[in-house]
Amino acid sequence: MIRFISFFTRALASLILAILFVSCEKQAEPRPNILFIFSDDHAYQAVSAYDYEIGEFAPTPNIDRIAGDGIRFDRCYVTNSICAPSRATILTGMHSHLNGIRTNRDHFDTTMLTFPRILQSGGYQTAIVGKWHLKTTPMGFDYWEVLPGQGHYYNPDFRTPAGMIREKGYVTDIITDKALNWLKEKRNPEKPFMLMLQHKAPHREWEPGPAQLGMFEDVEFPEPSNLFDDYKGRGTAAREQDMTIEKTMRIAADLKMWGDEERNSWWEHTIGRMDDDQRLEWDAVYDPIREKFLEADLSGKELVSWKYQRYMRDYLACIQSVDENVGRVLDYLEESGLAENTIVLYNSDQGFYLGEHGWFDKRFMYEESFRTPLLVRWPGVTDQGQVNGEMVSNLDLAQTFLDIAKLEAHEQMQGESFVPLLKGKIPGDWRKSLYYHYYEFPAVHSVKRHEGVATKQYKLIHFYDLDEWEFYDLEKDPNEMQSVFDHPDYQDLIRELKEELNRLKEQYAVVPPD
Ligand code: SGN
Ligand code: CA
Repeated sequence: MIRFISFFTRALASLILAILFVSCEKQAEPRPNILFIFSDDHAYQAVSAYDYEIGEFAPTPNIDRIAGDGIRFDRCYVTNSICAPSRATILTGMHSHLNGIRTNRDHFDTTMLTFPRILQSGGYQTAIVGKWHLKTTPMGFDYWEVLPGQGHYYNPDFRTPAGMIREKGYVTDIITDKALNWLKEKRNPEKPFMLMLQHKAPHREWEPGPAQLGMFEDVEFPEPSNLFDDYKGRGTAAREQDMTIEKTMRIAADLKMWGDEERNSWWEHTIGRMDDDQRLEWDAVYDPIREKFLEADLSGKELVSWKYQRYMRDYLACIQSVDENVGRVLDYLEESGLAENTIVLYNSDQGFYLGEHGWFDKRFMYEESFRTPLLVRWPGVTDQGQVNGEMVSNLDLAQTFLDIAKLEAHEQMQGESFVPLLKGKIPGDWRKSLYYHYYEFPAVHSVKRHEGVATKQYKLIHFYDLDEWEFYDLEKDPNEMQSVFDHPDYQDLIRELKEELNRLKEQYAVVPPD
């Protein structure tokens, strides 16, 4: 009898547990959707949420909404500051030497285990729209429509599973239309989604959209204090690069001061793609600017200042279109009720020089190109208006996305999930340093190969082909104007950082480049 009662009690307890489990399963929150909005060469200095001076002249209220509703990361860095390598690091969670994309010239190995693949096999519906830049066919996506190579601003072509198609209009609007269309028409409501919405803008040569043409013509942007840098405080690499506004930036192709006689294949690739109506609107803005420019006959510093203003006016106008289109997507999430369970991230493939050191472009481990904007909103999880100063990296995104989706990361992934930071907690053992390695040389812009280590306050860089070292104290010298590698006060610290660099290289199994 007693045995029977105990058997009966155990059976009843198991039944109750099973019922509880099933009902808990049913009530468990569905896993969140992930919307990853990514732009190309968007400098953090040009996101007004970061409170730099430029933001006062060219605010980005919609991108800022993400930070206002969530969190702004002030120390998000990249492993290798250039486009394809950054994208490959994000997809694989691995440094360049392991994912095989050290430079823009490399082809992405389609058998690589990426976070979209793991999400897809873990029950997510996955999609990518916009810039891809990894040459091979996108894998791990239920839906994809990507730009060939760098893509075009006007009337862009798209690679699709059905072949190449050409769309009429402006690339930032079209990428957004395609993403919204996917959300509205092709999304599977039975599954959580992960959508990568990847803009071409504001990449060189900074062609503004029809709605933003000429919008900053009356604005004088403040010049950075080191626009006329003489590179005296640094080594050979900073002196020998080819990315200055003064010498490298092209009056016709970059600043659109095309004369009839100068029209070449680059003109065909850009302005030449426009239809008659688009050309009329374009010429109505640029023709008078060109006339005034020719009349002024500028040279020397005056010409550099003029080029800087033109550059800013076009670059920031491209960003205005990105911002407006981010607003359209955020509005749709709200209208459709998706916002509540959708994490939105805004990030760029690397930073960019807006005249600092006299430069445009990226590649160097100096702050403006090493750092990138990262804003995240996660309703119900991330408190509003947070600011986080911990060191995070594009290396962390794959593991973060998988953590959000409650899926296991691949053991070869080398980052850290920053979900704890999104929840407002800083783990005691959160990283104190980051490893960086730039490989693309010789190449456009002539930035020498280098590797280095950064902490919140210090940065040690080794241009190894030259065997030249640089060291910066970012608190004393935030613009990195004077390397203090030989300064006696820093020798202990430099020794420690050299050790840290070696430790990181070992941790990440860095192989020496050829
Ligand atoms: C093009 C640009 C360069 C730029 C690279 C890489 N020149 O070559 O200025 O550094 O792309 O950019 S352009 O005349 O074609 O605009 S990246 O973002 O794709 O890495
Ligand atoms: Ca880029």
